[in-house]
Amino acid sequence: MPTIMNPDYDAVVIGAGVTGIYQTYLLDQNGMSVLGVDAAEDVGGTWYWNRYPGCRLDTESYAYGYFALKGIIPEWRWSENFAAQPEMLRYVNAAADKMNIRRFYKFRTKVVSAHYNDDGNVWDIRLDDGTDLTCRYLISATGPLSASAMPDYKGLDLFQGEAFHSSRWPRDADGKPRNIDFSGKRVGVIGTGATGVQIIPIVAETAQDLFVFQRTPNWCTPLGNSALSDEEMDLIKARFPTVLEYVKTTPTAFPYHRDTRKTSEVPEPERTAFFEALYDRPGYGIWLSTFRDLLLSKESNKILADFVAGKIRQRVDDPEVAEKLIPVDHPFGAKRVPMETNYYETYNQPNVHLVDIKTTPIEEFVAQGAKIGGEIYDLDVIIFATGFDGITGSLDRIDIRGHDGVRLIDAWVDGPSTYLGLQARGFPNFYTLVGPHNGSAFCNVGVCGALQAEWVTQMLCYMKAGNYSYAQPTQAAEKQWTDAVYADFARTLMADTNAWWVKVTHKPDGTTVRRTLVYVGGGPEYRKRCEEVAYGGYEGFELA
Ligand code: N01
Repeated sequence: MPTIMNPDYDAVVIGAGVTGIYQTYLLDQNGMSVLGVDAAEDVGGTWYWNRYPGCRLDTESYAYGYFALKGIIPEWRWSENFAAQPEMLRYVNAAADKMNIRRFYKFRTKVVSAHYNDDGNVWDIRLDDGTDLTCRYLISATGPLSASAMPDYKGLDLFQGEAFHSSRWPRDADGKPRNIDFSGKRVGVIGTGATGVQIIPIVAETAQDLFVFQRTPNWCTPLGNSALSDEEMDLIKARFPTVLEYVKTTPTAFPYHRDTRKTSEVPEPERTAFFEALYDRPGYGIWLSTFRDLLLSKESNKILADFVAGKIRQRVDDPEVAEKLIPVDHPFGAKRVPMETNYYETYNQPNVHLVDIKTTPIEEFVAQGAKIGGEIYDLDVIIFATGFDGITGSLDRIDIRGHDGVRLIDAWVDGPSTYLGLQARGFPNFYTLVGPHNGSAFCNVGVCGALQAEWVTQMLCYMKAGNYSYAQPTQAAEKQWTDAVYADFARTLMADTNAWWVKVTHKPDGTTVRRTLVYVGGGPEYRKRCEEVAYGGYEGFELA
């Protein structure tokens, strides 16, 4: 057992998104000293950074809003079924005000390094403003999608227009996101994931020309957003506690359970009628309420994929364009299904041009635009909707070292190894909220991140009561958890698809390692396991 040093703080929480601010609040409520750190100017996390036009929730607002459901801001009212980013940021701010959370945070600050100090059983933290401090518990709430992935294209620095990543939308001098007037402009969007699919229809409304540079199409389905009337909101508020209890029963904490039947058990035309109803229903239903074998059987998956492909063909006038928009490389739902509003109809506009950069990749950027197949596409603005270095990306950008100076990035070179997705052996007292292999990352983060913060708080209170100050997983517990996470994932159709939750590493010996970053066992099973561990006196952890 190491010598105990008195740290500056009981805990440092990295991140002021929905999970981080709640964790900070809970620690303070339980008598622990805590410092929060965030690179942004204020709270909000993903809702602070992502300010592109069209950015909105594609989870039902009321089901995402844990602070409202939990009674922290019971007065909160949503204006739309799927709230837009400005409303989401107001929601996080309202919760932050209620919890009086900003007093614990250092904003505009990054954690540069976090080294476990073997002698003192503390974490030595260095911030980018030069501050050094110590804490007992290091808690990352960095979000699964916060490390922007900006491709390193040749010549991009020569481009004379504006080019930026979707999560770093240009700001005016007052810090507000710039309302870019696209009229008369030639705009390029690179990336057709959930972000690109939200941006493209909005930019297409005013741009002179919009070039969508598509590498891989996604399976997209209608969001079906609508305003919430006062009467509807009153009814939702009346059942806030029920909503929270209900979403906790579903695999992903979205308000959807899978249909209990297998696809083959349902004859035509009942099957198609079911798909039609799901397609027309707002939200994720077609992905999350469809037959239970969607992600387990290729044959079953193809039946739904063919149905959705048929919808794309109906909605896009030009058959050649429609075919380019239909995925051929991955099963339906094996990647996150982007929820769209008029996405496919956008390609019927004369000012919108779909450019296939899979067959003819972007060669380079030049002063006027992008060079593809020897042709220059003149552009004024390029929006990189190229996604994120998922889940571990934000941790990789911090120099995190555990026992004996071992770097986390090296310990996880072949993929994460954790217990409950919350701790890694060799990195004592370091908790990764919504981190790799935990049940909150492949989940409605608004709810699952909060439930996890509550669990971690309980563990830290247990340690305090028992005079423990050191926790790390046993080797056996970590191995069992990690093996199970990998085996569960391998059984699904997601295993061969490169979504943001799969880490692909090309090794120097020419081999490629593909590892899931998420636990796919479902929220209820995950939380049951966590409760069993807690009930068993935090079995699987070495406490000292
Ligand atoms: O990122 P993505 P995203 N050259 O990784 C392409 C959440 N989210 O920001 O598939 C050209 O899905 C890449 O192509 P490919 C949600 O969980 C939520 O869109 O790699 N293209 C792909 O098309 C979502 O899943 C909301 O071939 C390049 C795209 O960029 C997650 O965020 C809204 C490229 C990236 O798609 C990520 O979504 C938005 C390159 N060098 C997002 N590199 C809500 O509604 C990448 N691409 C709450």
